[in-house]
Amino acid sequence: MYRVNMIKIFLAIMLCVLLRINISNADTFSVDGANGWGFNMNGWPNGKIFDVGDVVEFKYKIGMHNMVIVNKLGFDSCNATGGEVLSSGDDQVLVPKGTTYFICSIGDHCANGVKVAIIGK
Ligand SMILES: [Cu+2]
Repeated sequence: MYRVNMIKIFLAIMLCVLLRINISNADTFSVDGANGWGFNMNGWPNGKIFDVGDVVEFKYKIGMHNMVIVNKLGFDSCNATGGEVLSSGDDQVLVPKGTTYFICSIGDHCANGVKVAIIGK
């Protein structure tokens, strides 16, 4: 009897592991494809809706740009105050539910289009 219960528990754990593998098929998307984070982003992501848990990757030359996660007001006004600043040159962000706003806070880059909003569902 004890042995049967152990087998049932083992099978239940294995089932959980398999289900987790099936639901965690997150994709990685590079901002503006091969062009990376910068000017002339061609409207990226062009209306695409991401899955929560997908990864958005911001690639750029260190020092040329940075990436700041801001709120809608910061996005609309290109104001990075209070935002989370990332500057590794290869910043990877997990897509949360809702809209997330990203801007570059160097010079007038944001006003010149180095900004993007992504939607996760
Ligand atoms: Cu920039």
